[in-house]
Amino acid sequence: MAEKAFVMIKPNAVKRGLIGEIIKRYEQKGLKVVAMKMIKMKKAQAEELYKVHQGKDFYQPLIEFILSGPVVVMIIEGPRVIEAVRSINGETDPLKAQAGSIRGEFGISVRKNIVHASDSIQSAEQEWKIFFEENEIFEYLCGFENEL
Ligand code: IDP
Repeated sequence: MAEKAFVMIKPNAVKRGLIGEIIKRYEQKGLKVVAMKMIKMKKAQAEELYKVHQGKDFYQPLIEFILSGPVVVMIIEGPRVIEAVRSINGETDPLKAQAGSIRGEFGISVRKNIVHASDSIQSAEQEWKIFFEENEIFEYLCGFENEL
């Protein structure tokens, strides 16, 4: 089965009208969106998503930011999808992110860095299980897969 990544469009990017621009970049790379919804995240979900950062200086402001408005959560599938999505997103600090990446083009703040993506296959599964039931994840052929 293809690898899955959990991806989230953060509240500032939703407010700036960047949802389409961001999803377009994953799709045009050839990756497949297999689950997606807009939610107002619950505090417990935010704390679970960012539990590895508990105790760090940026943890509380990060949780407050993530709860400050709706987010779009997605599961994206494809070959080497973790690497693919992280390369499309760019480095954590948008000022260090490659110019053509999402964070490189649209971000200015480390905290409000536009998107989140899992950093491993293991963390992807832990993360998407916070937000999705199995029956919300779809299997279908997309793009060139229909033509092979
Ligand atoms: P990643 O999102 O690129 O995987 P992580 O190190 O896992 O980066 O950090 C998770 C999130 O925490 C980042 O996306 C960013 O929003 C926030 N963050 C990380 N480091 C800092 C910091 O030094 N100041 C403020 N926020 C930070």
